[in-house]
Amino acid sequence: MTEQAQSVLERPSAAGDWVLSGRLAEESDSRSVTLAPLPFRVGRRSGLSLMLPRKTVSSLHAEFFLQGDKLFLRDLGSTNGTFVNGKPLTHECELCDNDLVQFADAPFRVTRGQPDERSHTRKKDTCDHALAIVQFESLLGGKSLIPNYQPIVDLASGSAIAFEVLARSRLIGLETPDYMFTAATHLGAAVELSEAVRRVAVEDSGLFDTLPHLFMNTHPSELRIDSLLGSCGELRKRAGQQKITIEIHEAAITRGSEMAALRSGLEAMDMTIAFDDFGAGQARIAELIEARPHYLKFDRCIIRELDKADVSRRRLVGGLVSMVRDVGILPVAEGVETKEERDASIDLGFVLAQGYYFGRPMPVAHYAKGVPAPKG
Ligand code: G
Ligand code: MN
Repeated sequence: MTEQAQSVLERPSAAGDWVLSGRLAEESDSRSVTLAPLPFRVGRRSGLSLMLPRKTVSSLHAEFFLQGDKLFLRDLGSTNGTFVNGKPLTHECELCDNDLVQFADAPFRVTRGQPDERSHTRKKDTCDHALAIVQFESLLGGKSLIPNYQPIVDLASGSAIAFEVLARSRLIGLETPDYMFTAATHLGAAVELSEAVRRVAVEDSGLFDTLPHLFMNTHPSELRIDSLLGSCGELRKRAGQQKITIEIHEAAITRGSEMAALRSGLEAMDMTIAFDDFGAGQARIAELIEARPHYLKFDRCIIRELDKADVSRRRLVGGLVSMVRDVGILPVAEGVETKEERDASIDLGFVLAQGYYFGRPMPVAHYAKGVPAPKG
């Protein structure tokens, strides 16, 4: 921690002082800072009342100030914005006790100091929940989630037979699934987030020209079969007749009998199952065949530069593909980026493929009636 931040933190606060609580740096513990003296400026550079060493925070980001006895906050032209209770600040804004304030993706809570109530535990909980309340309510409610759809094509005809749903969000710092699920896991909300993605994806897909077959991911923490089947049952109620395939990470395949139970449970609600990322982990072909998914998605690490692969690698991949097809599992080549990789995938017996060569993940507007497809 910087000397500057330290000196602010150590300033004793009195009843009636305003206090800002949160994590100064991403990795640090939650701390409390008395907003004194005012005006109190926040940014990435040193010499301010509070320095936040985070990439997303601007060098001079925002300022707290008093008007009469009221506390106000204004953004100072930051790149990623200042938010109060999840809303971006366009003008100065009066703050109330317990308001949630974000500088870019860094969440804090503002409280009116009552020294006896501000125990360390309360501050920590408050701040851990700040992200949950501001960001995740909006994510879980679906308002900030933007499902993207990437085509899965039939290699013989070149046409899209289905779309994989990939989550994106509008929230700064939570744009990609990796960021979203890291934060969600930290907050114990990964399952809820994963369910919200599937729910919003089904809703949005109603705007496609024709209702698409959707491949939807599950999070590793969702693999308790009864609850996953419960969640898929809810989805089926919303999705009526829609074709749905649930993707399970290959790491789950080692639990062969459970996977068979999951498969039959999904079949009972007219859904199919795909194993994702085959080849990236430890799954063995024997276990995989026992679990018998409908689709097996070969990870990009197997497909990359397949056209340049030596004979033994091609033989190995070709052998796996034919073994899988022999038992009625449809092999999908993932991450096909070039025409050469597509041709090699066809040569080696793949039936379906997905990858930038065929199409990038795009929001529903790209596929919706009457909306011209974005170029490039
Ligand atoms: O684990 P899963 O297969 O669900 O992950 C799919 C991820 O791969 C997504 O983040 C998607 O954007 C990315 N992806 C999709 N097609 C390609 C591709 O052709 N090349 C690369 N490198 N990544 C891809
Ligand atoms: Mn997937």
